Amino acid sequence: METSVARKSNVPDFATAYYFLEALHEIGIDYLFCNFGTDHAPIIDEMAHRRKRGEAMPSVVRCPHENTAAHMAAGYAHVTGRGQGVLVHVDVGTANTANAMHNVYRSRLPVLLMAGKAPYTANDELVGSRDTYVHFVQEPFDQASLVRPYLKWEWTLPSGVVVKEALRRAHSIMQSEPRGPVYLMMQRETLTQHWNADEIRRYPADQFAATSGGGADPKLVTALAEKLLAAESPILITGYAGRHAHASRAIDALAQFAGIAVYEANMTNNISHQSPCFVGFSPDKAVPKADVGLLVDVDVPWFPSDVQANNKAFWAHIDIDTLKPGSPMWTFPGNLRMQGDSGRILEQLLEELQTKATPRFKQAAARRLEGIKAAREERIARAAKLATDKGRPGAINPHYLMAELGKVLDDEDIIFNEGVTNAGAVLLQIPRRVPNTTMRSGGGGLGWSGGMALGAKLAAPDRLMVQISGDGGFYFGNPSSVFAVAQQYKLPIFSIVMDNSGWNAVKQSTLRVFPEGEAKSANEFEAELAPKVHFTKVGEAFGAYAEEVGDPADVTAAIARCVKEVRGGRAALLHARVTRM
Ligand SMILES: Cc1ncc(C[n+]2csc(CCOP(=O)(O)OP(=O)(O)O)c2C)c(N)n1
Ligand SMILES: [Mg+2]
Repeated sequence: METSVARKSNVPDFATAYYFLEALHEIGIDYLFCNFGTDHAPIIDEMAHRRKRGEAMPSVVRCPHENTAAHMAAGYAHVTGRGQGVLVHVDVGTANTANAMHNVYRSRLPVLLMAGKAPYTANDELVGSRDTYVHFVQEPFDQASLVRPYLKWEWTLPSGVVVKEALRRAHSIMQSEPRGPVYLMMQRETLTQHWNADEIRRYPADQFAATSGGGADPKLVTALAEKLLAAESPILITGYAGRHAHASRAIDALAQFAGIAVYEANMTNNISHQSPCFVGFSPDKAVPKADVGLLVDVDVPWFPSDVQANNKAFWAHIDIDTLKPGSPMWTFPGNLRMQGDSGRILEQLLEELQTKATPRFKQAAARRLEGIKAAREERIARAAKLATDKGRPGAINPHYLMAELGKVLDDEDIIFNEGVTNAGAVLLQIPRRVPNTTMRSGGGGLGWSGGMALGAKLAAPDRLMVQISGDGGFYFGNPSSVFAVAQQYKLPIFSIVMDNSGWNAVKQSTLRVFPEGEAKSANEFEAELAPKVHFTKVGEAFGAYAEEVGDPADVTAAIARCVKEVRGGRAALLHARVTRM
C-alpha cells in the first residue's frame, strides 16, 4: 500500500467511528438498537457527520432499556434470519443485556452486540481521554465475562485500521450455522483515531461470507432409510427446524410419505399444525413405544425424569448443532448423528426412501397415517373441550381466552408465547397453519416477548405481532421501555398479560419437588405478587390503547377492540385476569 506523505495528503482522512458505521452498513446491518453512554461520543458525532454527507449507515433505534434493545435484535433476526447491531454502554449496559444474550444464544439467533470500554488515558494524551467520574470506575478486568457464556466470539478492537476486518469476521461468525451472538468492545481512543481512507481495507461478502450447514454423508442417509423402511412406530421430534422454510417442508413431506408422527418441543411451530402428521407438543406416550425416532434440531425432546425411551429403539439425531457445545451436559440418544442443515438432510432421506419404498412399506405408512389422524383428532377435541369452560368473573379460563384470540388472528401473524404455565393454552388453542408463526425463547430468561415482538414488527410491518406473557413475565420485560419504543418508532404490537396473580411456575415447582411439604401445608409458596395492580396504566403512559378484562363475557369484544387499535397503528395492551394460581 502507498504510504508516502504526498500520496496521503490527497486521500480523505476520517475517524475510526466513521469507518465503523460504514463497515456496519457494508456487512448488512440495517438497524442499531442502542442505549447510549459516554463511550459512544465518537460514534454519535460520526453519525451526524455521515448523515450530513448523505452517506449510508444503519438506522438507529433508541431503547430506554438494553433488555428491549437486545430482544428487538432477536425478534428482527427471528423474522429475517439476519443479525442486527445492539450498541450498549460499557460494562453496565452489557450487564443489562445478559438475560437477553442468554435467550439469543439459546435460540441460536445472530446478534452483534457492541459496547464501548472506558477510556484508558486520563491526561488528554489522546482524543477521548477520561473526562468524567464514571470513566474511572467502568473498567472492570474482564468486561466480556458478563456475557461470555452466551457468545460465539468476542474481541476488543485494537485499532481502527482493522475495523472493517473485525466487523466482517464478527458478522460471518454470527451468521454461520449454528448462528449465535458475538460481542465487540471498543475504546474511545480507538474510535477517535484517524485513518486515511485507503488504509482501511474492505472485506466484501463474496469472499468473506458466512458458512451454512450442508447435507449428510450418503452412507448415513442410506443406513437411516433402511431403519425407517422396517420401522413400525416411527416418530419425529423437533424444536427449531422450522426456522428454515425448506426444513419445514421437508419434515412434512417425509412424515407424510413414511407415516411418521411429528411432535414439537418448545421454540417455534415447525410445520403447519394442519399437517396430517402433526400430533402435538408432548411425545411422552409415544417415546417408549417408538422403534425408530428422529430427533431433528431439538434441544430438549422430552424430560428424562418423566419418560424412558425404549432401549431397543434406533435414534437418529439430525441437527445443525449435534454436539450442543454450549451445554455442560446433554444426554439424549443418537445411534446415528448427522450434523448439518436438517432440511437438506431430510430431503436426502426422502429421496432415498422414495427409491427404496416397497408396496408393503407404503401400505404400512398409510396405516400409520390413520393412527396419527386419530391421535391428532383426539388432541384437537381435547383442546376444544378445554376451551368451552369460559371461567368465572375475575378468573377467565386461559384456554377460552386463547381460543377467542385464535379466531381473530391471520395465518401470517406471529405469536411470541411467554405464557409460562399458560404457554400450553397458547399452543393448544391457537391454530397455526403457517410454520414459524408461534415462537418461544430457546432460553429461560423471562422478559423477552415484548422486545422480540417489536423487533419482528420492524422486520415485517404488515403482520400483527402478539406478545403473550404472564404477569411475572410482564414485569421482567421492562414494559415501560417496550411501550416507549412502540410509541416513538410507530411499532404497534398487541400485548396480552395473563395475570394469575403471581409466579405460578415457582409454586408448581415447589409442589413438584415437595408434593406434601411444608410450603404446601402452610400454603406459602413465596409466589404472590402485588395485588390489584393495573398494568393498563403502563401502556397508557406511552399512548397505547389499554383494557382490563376480568369477566369472560367481555373477552371477545375486548380482543376485537385491541386488534382494531393495533391494526390501526396503535399499540394495545390487554390485561386479562385469568384463573388464579
Ligand atoms: C429473568 C428470570 N428470572 C426468574 C426466572 C424464574 N421464573 C421462572 S417462571 C417464573 C414465574 C413467571 O411468572 P408469570 O410470568 O406470571 O407466569 P406464571 O408462572 O404465573 O404462569 C419465574 C420467576 C426466570 N425464568 N427468568
Ligand atoms: Mg403469573
